[in-house]
Amino acid sequence: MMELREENRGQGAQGEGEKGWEGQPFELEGFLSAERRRVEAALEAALEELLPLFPPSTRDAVRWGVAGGGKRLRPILCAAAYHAGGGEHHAIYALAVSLELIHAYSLIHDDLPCMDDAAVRRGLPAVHRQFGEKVAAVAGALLIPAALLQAWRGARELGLPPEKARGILEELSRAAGAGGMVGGQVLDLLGEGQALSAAELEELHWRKTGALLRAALRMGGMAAGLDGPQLEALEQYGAAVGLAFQIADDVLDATSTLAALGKEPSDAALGKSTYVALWGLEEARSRARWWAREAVEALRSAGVSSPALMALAGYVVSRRS
Ligand code: GRG
Repeated sequence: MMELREENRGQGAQGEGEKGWEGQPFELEGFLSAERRRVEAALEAALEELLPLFPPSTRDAVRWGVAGGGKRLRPILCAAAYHAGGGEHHAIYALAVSLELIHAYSLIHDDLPCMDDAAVRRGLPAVHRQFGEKVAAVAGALLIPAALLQAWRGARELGLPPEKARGILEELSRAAGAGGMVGGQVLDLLGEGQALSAAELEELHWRKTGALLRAALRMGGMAAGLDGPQLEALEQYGAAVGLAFQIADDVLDATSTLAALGKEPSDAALGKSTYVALWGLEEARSRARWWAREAVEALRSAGVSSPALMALAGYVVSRRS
């Protein structure tokens, strides 16, 4: 994980206005809907290739879990990082949706009764509510190797040499695995009903949510051929945006509704430690904005020019769902 600057933690909104995304002219709404269209098309193409390989009894469930809406933040970040690095090939979306396939599997499994036991996801019945637990478990599991296969295909479609493609697959695998998302989920399950410290909470979220977001940025940058300080800046952006995203998520869980979120706010009922419980609402909001500005600053100081990534940092903390 990037070196968090201890002396800066807890300083809320300090520096606001100096290095924020504010003031960057960028039409975010239009950008997001155009990007989502590209991601949806790439997801559809991926499903067309993948679904015939799956047991027929699982295909509708996989489609339900993958195609049921969602912000598509991870592939959008990946493509934005690629474009920031000067990449221009449309096949970036084929690579980027591998992140969404991993994300979709994690949501299907996260909603299972043995995990968060959630009935609704993205405004629709969770996969296990619609198709049963066994099918949901299998659908999620099928998506893991499918995501890796998709990443490989995407990287090769981009014309990347096998060595680079392997490096990108390694990013995705590490972010999804024990040191990343699955490891974070284990900490999450073990932490239920306990009051975690700020450091424990950060470790949990860094793994559970942050690692995949960071991988999105690194995969995009690597696909564009970046390395050195610029790739590092994307990585720092990803880590900072990951924290901002998670703090904003806790704020939404504490303040929003099923109708707005498309899922039941559940942190309190599940006895989860949250940033809101640790710091209170206003401080949590302020720290989320602080991390979003840190993300932008990481790009600025490395000379990575990307109005899209700068605007996306703001979106992560101002989103309504
Ligand atoms: C077997 C221990 C074990 C783990 C399996 C279930 C799992 C792996 C991991 C769960 C990790 C998880 C659910 C992380 C996601 C956290 C999160 C904030 C999800 C919401 O993401 P958004 O807001 O959702 O991007 P949309 O719906 O917009 O895609």
